[in-house]
Amino acid sequence: MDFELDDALLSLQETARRFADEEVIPVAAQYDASGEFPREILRKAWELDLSHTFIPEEHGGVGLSVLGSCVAVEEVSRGCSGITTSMISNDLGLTPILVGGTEEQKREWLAPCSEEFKVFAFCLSEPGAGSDVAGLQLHAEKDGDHYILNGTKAWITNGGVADLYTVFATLDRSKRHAGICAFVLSRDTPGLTPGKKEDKMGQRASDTCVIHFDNVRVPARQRLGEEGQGFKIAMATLDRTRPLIGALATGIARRALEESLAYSKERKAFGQPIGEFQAVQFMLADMAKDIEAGRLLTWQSAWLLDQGRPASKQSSMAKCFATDSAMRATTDAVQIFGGNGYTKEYPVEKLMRDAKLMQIYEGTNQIQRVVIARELGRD
Ligand code: COS
Repeated sequence: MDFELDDALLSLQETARRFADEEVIPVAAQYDASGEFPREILRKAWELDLSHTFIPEEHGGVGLSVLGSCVAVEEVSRGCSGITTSMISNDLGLTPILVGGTEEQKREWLAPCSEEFKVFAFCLSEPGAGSDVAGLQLHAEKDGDHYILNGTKAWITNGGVADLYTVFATLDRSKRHAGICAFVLSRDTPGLTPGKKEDKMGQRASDTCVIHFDNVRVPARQRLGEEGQGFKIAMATLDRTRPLIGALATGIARRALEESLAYSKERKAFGQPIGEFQAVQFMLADMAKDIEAGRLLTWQSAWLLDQGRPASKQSSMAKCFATDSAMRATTDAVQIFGGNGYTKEYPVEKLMRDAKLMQIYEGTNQIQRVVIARELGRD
């Protein structure tokens, strides 16, 4: 067993770290305040091959391993997790094409992304179906060699700003899983309209939006996989992207530790730096051990996926553990900063607001436990 990253991954890590230090950290508070979509920063990430990393080389992409993507994501997230969520939602949005698309569909929809920066959105959740994917209601009606989509998607990351959308709809709601189909659509498809943008507590640099589908005509050649395969395409996509959330959470927790360590050396109470009190040291030690454990679970799940092995259980473990740890680390960071931590003068309140979303999106941590428990039954 070898825990060292090879030279290529170390160099990628260095590029991503520099990008976070030079391009992300200086503007993170500004985007958090404005809620503006950081398109130019994301374009720079794409130019540096830190984004759209799953597109294979044969389709003009970077073809990074899942492990490589995790290494890069952790670094960028240390800078700002909202910006990083926007960045990795491209890989989330394009993965259904990789999982369910034909070679021709991959050429048509993915290859142009190496020439031009395009934003993707993954449209699965709905106002009445977040955790229960099989209960989704967006209706697909067959009309010759087209489908007509009607309904609404909700909480769609990059929803208001995307160029390309992967969309899950049902031919027959009574069939639940077996009725779901996946499609790929471009932004200019008539009837596809982004709606209300959410005013979020954290990760405010990421654009989260409702999408309306009003008699949207989609040619059958834009269906990914067979009719009824959409549910499995969505699940296989999430298996592949949940490690990225583990990496994102590890990045936030690392930042919480860095900020807390520095502050605990500066800030004095009872005549000594607060870092000399065991109460503070224990919080720092817990952050450090959970960061290591979250990273190991994340890298293990990524490694399994890179070997082409099943990874549902490990992906859910990584996502769940690392995001719960990040929530704890950022809450403790605010505690260590005391009154200062609760103000926007210091960076830790943003980390805490940002961390909360990670326990909710890409499957709540309750759903991750459902997946883990079911897999235990299968061992
Ligand atoms: N990969 C491939 N196939 C899978 C799969 C996976 N990871 N997980 C399940 N399936 C298959 C099952 O094998 C089953 O196939 P058959 O019908 O051929 O037997 C089918 O899909 C239905 O699976 P299951 O019965 O487990 O589905 P459930 O509705 O009970 O539950 C959960 C599935 C809860 C795990 C799923 O709905 C889920 O992950 N929800 C969270 C969604 C989410 O993350 N939303 C966030 C928004 S996206 S950012």
